[in-house]
Amino acid sequence: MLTQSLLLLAAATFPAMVTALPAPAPAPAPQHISAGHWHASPSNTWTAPRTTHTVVAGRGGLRFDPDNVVAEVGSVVEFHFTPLNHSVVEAAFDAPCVPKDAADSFFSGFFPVTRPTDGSAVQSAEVFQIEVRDDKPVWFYCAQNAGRHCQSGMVGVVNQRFDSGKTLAVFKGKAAEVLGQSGVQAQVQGGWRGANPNPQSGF
Ligand SMILES: [Cu+2]
Repeated sequence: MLTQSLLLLAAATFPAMVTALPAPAPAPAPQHISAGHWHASPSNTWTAPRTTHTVVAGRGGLRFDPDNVVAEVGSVVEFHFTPLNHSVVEAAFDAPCVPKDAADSFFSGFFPVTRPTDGSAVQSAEVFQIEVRDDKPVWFYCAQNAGRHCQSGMVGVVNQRFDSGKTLAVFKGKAAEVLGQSGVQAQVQGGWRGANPNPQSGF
């Protein structure tokens, strides 16, 4: 309603401007895990729709698909979760399978999903979204210890930089050398977890 009111108000005040703009992006979903990323303010009412990059956790084995994400600043990476029980956690490049030591690093929580007996593809009714805030690489892993997902290669990156030597292949190799268990943050943080707005995306 607020958006509609603003539209009407703006249409009355600046009719030419309104027709020239793209449709406003859908309002962010109401459950805000992190206060830092999803401000609903008049200043972002008029921005173009965000690009959403879908990553499916657990499709094709213990991996993220894709695990090498290229995403522009300001876009959204949206994680979808297949059976049985995956998660996504932000890590530092030098320490896979360990939560990045930062208050705003992300942790999705776990997404238990029952595997259908008929073999059909299913995913969690919820997703986890992160915003790409800058062009620095973002490293992540699945913290499921039953099956040692991170250590088995269930890791990924947003915007790796090949010229740095810090590549996904190197990160995956470091993860395979982790002897201990994977860690999690104390709570879901650093992104938004909620009802899947794109049920068909990636499937
Ligand atoms: Cu997993």
